[in-house]
Amino acid sequence: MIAHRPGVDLFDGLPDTRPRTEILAEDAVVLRGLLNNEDKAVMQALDKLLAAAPLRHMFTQGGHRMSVAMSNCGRVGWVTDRSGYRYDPIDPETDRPWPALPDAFHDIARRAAAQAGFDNFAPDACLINVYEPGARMSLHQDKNEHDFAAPIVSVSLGLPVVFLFGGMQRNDRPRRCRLEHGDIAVWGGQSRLAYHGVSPLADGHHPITGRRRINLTFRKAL
Ligand code: MD6
Ligand code: FE
Repeated sequence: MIAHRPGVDLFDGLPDTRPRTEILAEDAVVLRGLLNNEDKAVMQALDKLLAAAPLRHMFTQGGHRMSVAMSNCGRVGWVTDRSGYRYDPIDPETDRPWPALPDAFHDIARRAAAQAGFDNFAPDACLINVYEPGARMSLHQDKNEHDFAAPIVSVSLGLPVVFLFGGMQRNDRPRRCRLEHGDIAVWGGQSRLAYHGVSPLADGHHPITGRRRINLTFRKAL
């Protein structure tokens, strides 16, 4: 079952009862502000990861340059090029293995998955996505992973964005959900192969990330 975090913030003696868990669909939730105490530590870790495996704009099989800049950490990384989508243990830009998944990242993803009802999540891949104003992600399914029993855990940092969460068919009308700094979306089970995407990022400034949205997507790929 999905648990609400107990109200911890007090104002005028009243507990904050705003929902911390928003249900997107069967087995799909947004955990509001779940990251918030760890945001600066995550950003510091990211600086190191991106020094070892720089952000790049990948190309789809059809030859389109993706508007989102990407990198990875973990045992394998998600890549796309003229031969299609796959998980690869080697970063094609550096010809070296991707940097390891930091323990702190693993713990955050595992905690979020457990809170959404998926115990013992053990991610082996983390896709790092950086959105600048105008960048978007069209509706797609995450289906390059071997094992669909594990959920997808998606951490949002920086500028807010409209997340689109659809059904099992590409033309099911997606639900629109604002994702803000510190929110973590988790989808698995009945929703594991739901179509999802991100509307074009609106310009703005965020104190932690500047003019960007950063998304970390944890998966069990192998
Ligand atoms: C997001 N990203 O940025 C959701 N999926 O909130 C994704 O769904 C995604 O960024 C597959 C590959 C890259 C992605
Ligand atoms: Fe995705």
